[in-house]
Amino acid sequence: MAEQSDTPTGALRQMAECVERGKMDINTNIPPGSKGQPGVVELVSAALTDGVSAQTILNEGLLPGMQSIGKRFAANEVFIPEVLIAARAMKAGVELLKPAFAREEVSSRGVFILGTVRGDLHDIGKNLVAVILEGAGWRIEDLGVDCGPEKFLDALELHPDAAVGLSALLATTMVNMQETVEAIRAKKPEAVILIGGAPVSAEFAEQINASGYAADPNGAVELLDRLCPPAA
Ligand code: B1M
Repeated sequence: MAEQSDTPTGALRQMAECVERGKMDINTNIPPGSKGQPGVVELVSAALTDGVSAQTILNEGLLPGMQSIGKRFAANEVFIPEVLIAARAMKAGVELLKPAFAREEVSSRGVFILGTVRGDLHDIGKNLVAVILEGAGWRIEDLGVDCGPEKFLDALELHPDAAVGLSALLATTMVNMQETVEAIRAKKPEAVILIGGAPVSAEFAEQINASGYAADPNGAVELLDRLCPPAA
């Protein structure tokens, strides 16, 4: 792994490489022999200090690394342990971006209940949605992963005016998303329910009677602006 690059583009490329390899920080010895060299934590911190925006770091540094490991996972070139250490490095980077996204907050928009549906343990995308929505002024009730309908219903009982977000990354858990939307609609027909995640789509949202689909966190912000307009 190379010394820290001094151009923003080089640093972002290096960040992506560190995510892909699971090189979380200077003390991580992954790949072997890389201890003492900067990892995601040092590169993200340096980029923020240099004035690179959190959105650029996310889109051009962290996400490409995750996409790259995803492609290699699909091609059976790497396996779950490698994906997990990449996910850990990605999370460490996102954690550092949280304050930068939160600084842009303007006003409180209400509560957004968010969870990954039953049977699904993927949470990186969901966590990004939480960070960006928090930055847009929403208070996030993060239910975590593997959430059955009852968990969403309990949260809605505590926060009756909240909007709800469901994430799913597996084709096999889309059906659990449908089950959750049905359970929420049975109790609260008017609830605002957003869905997102790689296998789902606007058509699927319509099919299961969700209020809408967002492809990414910024799409979720825009959709919520439309469905729950800020008070004038
Ligand atoms: Co898994 N996995 N995984 N995995 N994994 C995928 C999803 C897969 C596409 C890989 C592949 O085969 N190509 C595949 C699913 C195939 C399918 O069903 N179509 C897959 C599989 C098969 C599995 C297992 C079954 C593998 C196994 O055990 N044999 C297993 C299932 C475990 C389970 O959930 N029960 C499994 C396990 C894992 C790990 C635990 C190793 C790890 C998850 C770690 C974690 O999340 N803490 C993992 C990972 C990391 C991936 C890949 C490589 C990356 C996913 C990711 O984090 N992407 C993924 C391959 C890929 O996506 N290329 C893969 C980065 C993230 C920022 O993007 O999550 O898409 P994403 O989120 C985006 C949008 O989708 C959107 O915004 C985010 C930011 O842009 N979004 C929303 C997400 N939720 C939203 C909600 C919204 C709005 C937008 O509103 C509410």
